[in-house]
Amino acid sequence: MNTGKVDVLLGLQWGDEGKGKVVDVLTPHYDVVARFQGGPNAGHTLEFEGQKYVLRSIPSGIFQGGKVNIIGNGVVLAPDLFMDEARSLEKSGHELQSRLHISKKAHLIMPTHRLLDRAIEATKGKNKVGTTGKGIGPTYTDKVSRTGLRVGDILDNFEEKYAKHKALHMTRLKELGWTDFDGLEETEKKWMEGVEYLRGFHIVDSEIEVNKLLREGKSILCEGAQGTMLDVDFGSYPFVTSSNTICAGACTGLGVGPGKIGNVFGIMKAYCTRVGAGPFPTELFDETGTKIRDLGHEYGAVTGRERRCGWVDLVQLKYSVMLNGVTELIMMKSDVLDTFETVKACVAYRLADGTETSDFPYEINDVTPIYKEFPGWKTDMTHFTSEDQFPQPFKDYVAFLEEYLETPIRIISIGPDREQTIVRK
Ligand code: 2SA
Ligand code: MG
Repeated sequence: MNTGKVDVLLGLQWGDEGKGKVVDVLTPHYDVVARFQGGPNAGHTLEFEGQKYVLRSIPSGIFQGGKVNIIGNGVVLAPDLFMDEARSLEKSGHELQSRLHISKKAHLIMPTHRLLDRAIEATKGKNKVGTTGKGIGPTYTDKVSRTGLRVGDILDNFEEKYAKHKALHMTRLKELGWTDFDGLEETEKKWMEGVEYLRGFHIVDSEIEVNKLLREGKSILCEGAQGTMLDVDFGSYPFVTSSNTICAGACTGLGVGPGKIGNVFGIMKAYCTRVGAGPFPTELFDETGTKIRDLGHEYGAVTGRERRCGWVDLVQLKYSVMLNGVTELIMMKSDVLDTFETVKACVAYRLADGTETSDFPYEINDVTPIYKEFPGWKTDMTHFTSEDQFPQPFKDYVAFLEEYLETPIRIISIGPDREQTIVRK
């Protein structure tokens, strides 16, 4: 934990690494938790005291006492979905309005952005990205095209601005041949209720607030969404999301200078998953993949989609560690592999021309993973309380990953509950 700096926590794979749980474990050490990119495409699952919560747009620090949580300018926000999420938290006793600050510069996801998301996917045929359908791409497109609507816009003359933006979207939808407008009016009605609800929150210049807090010596944890391989610049383009999910996204998505970045926590699973389309070199199509999916409950938190499962890919992880400047690794879901006879890790790719590389290539469509095999530890680790209890084969697996990635693994998760977390010495 750093004071006067922001620590960043982010996913190193294709999302769903278990960031929600880690933020929840780390938050007691921080004064503030902030989101810097993405939107309701995220699904951060947290479990404690037998309750399961899925957060989409609200930072995971919301469960910790009186802490301030910030939704930064880099986030895209859907008022109707936000209202549903916030109200369900309020119902379970978590007061939000005084503790959740929202950037005026965050962009709004309109109902027509969601239609555009579906319409654009429909034109792509077999090249579909497999988006979450939450309107993420079209909203960021509007932002970059300088035609977006921002949270700050709801404070003044909003109906008029909305109508103008909607008209632009309707023209575009017609160009795309979209004809399904069922339920749009109802959605818009609820969306406007969401806008009204949003007005009850602190709508702030979050970049100024964040930097003031840093000057006061406060500690801030930035919570990434999705994962590094879904980054719009460095991920498996075009099968990516539309934001910068890497550490640099915390600078642009919150307005902090690069010198203010402290620790970078890289979250990885002991294996690898992906939802949606796109290349995935270590994907398993056999019963081992199915076993990982079943034991790891690998289904999308937002859409319920089956996640594709495979072995951990160290070529890919090494690239992610480099892009983010990861200072500490956090390994999740190691318990899922507890019963396996052998465990594999991809240590190099064989390219189409027969050469081998451990540098992440431009295209990963045609690479063949080269694996190192490890004996399984075949031990139920879910009740362990200290790393001293880890069986030797597991210790060897962890040591190999640390050496390959040249980064220490500081925390190992052995189950979904807060308690099932081993912090290493
Ligand atoms: P989008 O909707 O435009 O961001 O989709 C673009 C690609 O990004 C992927 N993506 C995700 N991958 C994993 N998890 C995500 N969040 C949810 C979760 C997903 C769910 O936490 O489980 O519930 O299905 C997420 N969000 C976006 C997406 O699959 C596309 O490949
Ligand atoms: Mg998720």
